[in-house]
Amino acid sequence: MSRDSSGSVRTRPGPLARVRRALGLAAAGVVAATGLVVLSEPAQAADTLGAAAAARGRYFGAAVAANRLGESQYVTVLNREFTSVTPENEMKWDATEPSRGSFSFGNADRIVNHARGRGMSIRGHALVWHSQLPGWVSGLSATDLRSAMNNHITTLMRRWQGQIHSWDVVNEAFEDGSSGARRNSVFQQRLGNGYIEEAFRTARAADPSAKLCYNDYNIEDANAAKTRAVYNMVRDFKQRGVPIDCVGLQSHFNAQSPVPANFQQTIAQFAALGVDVQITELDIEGSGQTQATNYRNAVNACLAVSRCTGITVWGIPDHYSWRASGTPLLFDGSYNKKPAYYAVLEALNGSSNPGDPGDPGTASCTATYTETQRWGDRFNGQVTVRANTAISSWAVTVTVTPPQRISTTWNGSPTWDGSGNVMTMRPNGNGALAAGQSTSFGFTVMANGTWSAPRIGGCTAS
Ligand code: 9MR
Repeated sequence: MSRDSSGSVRTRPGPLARVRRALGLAAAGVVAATGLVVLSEPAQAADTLGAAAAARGRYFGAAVAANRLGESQYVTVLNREFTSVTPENEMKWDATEPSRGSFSFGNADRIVNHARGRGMSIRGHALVWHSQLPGWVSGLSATDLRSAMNNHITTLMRRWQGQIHSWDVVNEAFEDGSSGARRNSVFQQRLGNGYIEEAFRTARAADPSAKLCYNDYNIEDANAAKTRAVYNMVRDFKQRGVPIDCVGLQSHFNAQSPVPANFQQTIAQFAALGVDVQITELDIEGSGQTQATNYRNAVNACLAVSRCTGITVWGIPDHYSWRASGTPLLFDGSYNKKPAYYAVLEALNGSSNPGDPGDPGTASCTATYTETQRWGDRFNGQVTVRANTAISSWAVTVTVTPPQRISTTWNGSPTWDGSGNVMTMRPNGNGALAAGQSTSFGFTVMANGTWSAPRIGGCTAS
């Protein structure tokens, strides 16, 4: 890929384009001497971060600030480039529960509504964290702190139940340096080691449809003591059945803390424990080609591991970054695309160009759930299936919590497991979808007193 003088991107021709050029064919569908040769038009390399990531079965997100949503350039770039958002500060404890039991959701709702209106997924950040914690929390006794923590988790998760793709349940609970110790936070002091798993168990009960993540910085180098400590905790949780679905690697990099050479290995090691990995707060101080190369390496590390399911950059233009002087983001202060932007886009477009003959990519789809209507005894759910690549069919599992029962379905062909709690939905008839195309199916859940959202298993494409 190269850039012309206007800064726009020219994409590397795919294999089909190269073949055409070699044959001297200008376009698809050409009559050759021997008969009709029908060539299908290859998919173009995507020209936004979100579309390029989607073609690789991943989201590409940004940390977003509610008070910027009135700025037109900010919103234009957000809507054009990103398929996921993380509220940068608006879901934190100080913003959502400034005094005990009194919740305020206005700014968080603003971001959630913006994202949902545009089909973006949402990362919830962060439920239990020692920082941005209002003063009243530190004054509590152990018993009160335990109930305040569980109430905080439950209230926030229920507020946006079924709407948050992944939650950072516990954030930054380990010390820096070589000790591998738990951070000496108020939670650790009063509640001991067990507070982390208690938070995850509470979170699972509050919104069973959200992926539950442990999120931290300086855990990008597999050999660092902090990384080993987090790894051991996640392994222990998986062995003992403590609910955890993903590890967030914040990935704040600079000269002192560069993208480690073993970043891909670190991601792969966490993934091998049976959790997803997400790059949750990526920013890399620097400029020009050096910064671009660092970004490219970080993105490629994620792309190399199938369970690395998405990347979020910690802001949009440099001047709104939490460390603006380090110009760590993909857009400059005038929203121009920086060399780092082009490097990320090119990495995402990568070698796999779905649609090119001989390089079909891996069939991939994404399923997202919304509750569409509720009555006194039941609710309707809708699952949207989006094809990330061209696919010929799909399957999605929907699990309800007994004594809930699915009573009706539409726009799909269901099969059931022995318990009747797990439905696998497949297309009615032809399930083929072009890359980027969506379809949806629906169902009614008889609540029988239980109102938790159904768990939507991953979308399987063929
Ligand atoms: O970017 C956030 C900044 O606006 C806040 O002032 C700061 C307060 O602690 O938090 C920043 O975001 C942090 C994130 O929530 C957790 N990981 C580190 C991020 C950068 O400090």
